[in-house]
Amino acid sequence: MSERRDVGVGVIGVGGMGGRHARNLARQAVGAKLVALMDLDQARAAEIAADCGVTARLFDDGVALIDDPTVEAVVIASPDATHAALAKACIAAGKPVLCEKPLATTLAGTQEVMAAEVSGGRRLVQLGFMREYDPQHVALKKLLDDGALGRPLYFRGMHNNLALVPPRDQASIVVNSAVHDIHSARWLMADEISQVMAQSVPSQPDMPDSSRLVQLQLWFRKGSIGNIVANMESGYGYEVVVEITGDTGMGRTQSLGSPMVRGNGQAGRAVEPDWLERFDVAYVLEMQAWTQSLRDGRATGPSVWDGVASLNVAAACLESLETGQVATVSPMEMPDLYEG
Ligand code: ISE
Repeated sequence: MSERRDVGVGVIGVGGMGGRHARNLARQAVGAKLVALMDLDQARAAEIAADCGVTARLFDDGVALIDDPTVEAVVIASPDATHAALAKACIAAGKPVLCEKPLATTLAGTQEVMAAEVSGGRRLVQLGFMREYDPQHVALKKLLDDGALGRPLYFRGMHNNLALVPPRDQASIVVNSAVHDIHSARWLMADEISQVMAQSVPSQPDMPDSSRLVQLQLWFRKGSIGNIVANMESGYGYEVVVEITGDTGMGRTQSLGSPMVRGNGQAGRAVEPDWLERFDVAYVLEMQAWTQSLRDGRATGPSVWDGVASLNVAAACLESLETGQVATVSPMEMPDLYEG
């Protein structure tokens, strides 16, 4: 029997997130090998390659990396605004992708990626909604799917960043950060969001268009409701908590991975500084699921449809912020490709 060959992977963008993906791929995944890295900062790309112990080819252009014949699959972790064009280039080349969220920064952008994938007739993209691989979230999802909490009635999401560089605008908070919580709400409640009401607190009182915190009120199609608070400047650390109230029970994720420490007349737990620490296990499991899907020949996990549906809700949130009114999420049909 011939031995299976490792799939050659190229990583586009090797800053904090892409660097982590490159290391996880090189050190924690089987069946795939790191063969190429792209970053505008070539010194950083060389440093990551050395740290991963590989002699990867280095590129300063994402499309050139995608076109390289040694690259059979791609991780996209470059800035948000580049995701859609690079994902489309991978689809056109028939190369599987692990693409960081958001799929695009606009709803129309996500729809273009979906049109390309659907017309190819094959799921090639796994989207980086890593909470689907976080053991806390997975356990809560299983409780819900097993009916242990009864019918879900209420979703509550808290998403605190330590201090993302201000000033952030409302669109970037919703599309870059709260999009995780929107996806989480759709995934855990197994329902689509039909209406939203969004509110924002400016970074500075004299900068009304800036934003440091958004609150999103949600109405789901099956009648349940929810609330998301995404705070970009918590001032104390990074924390994500999801709580779901069902008609026979309630479940809440634990946010901190640190031990309880007692000393100096106090008891307490350290708070992680960022998502790379809080979701470190999730990122490894996400990468392992992706490399497994490369061997199986079909993308799994969060899909392009999840990217479209979450941006559809994000677009309604931005409309609500603009008008100050409840906004309706335009109903959309999920293509058959994403069934099951
Ligand atoms: C960042 O881009 C991420 O994806 C993190 O998971 C999220 O918590 C953070 O708010 C985003 O800015």
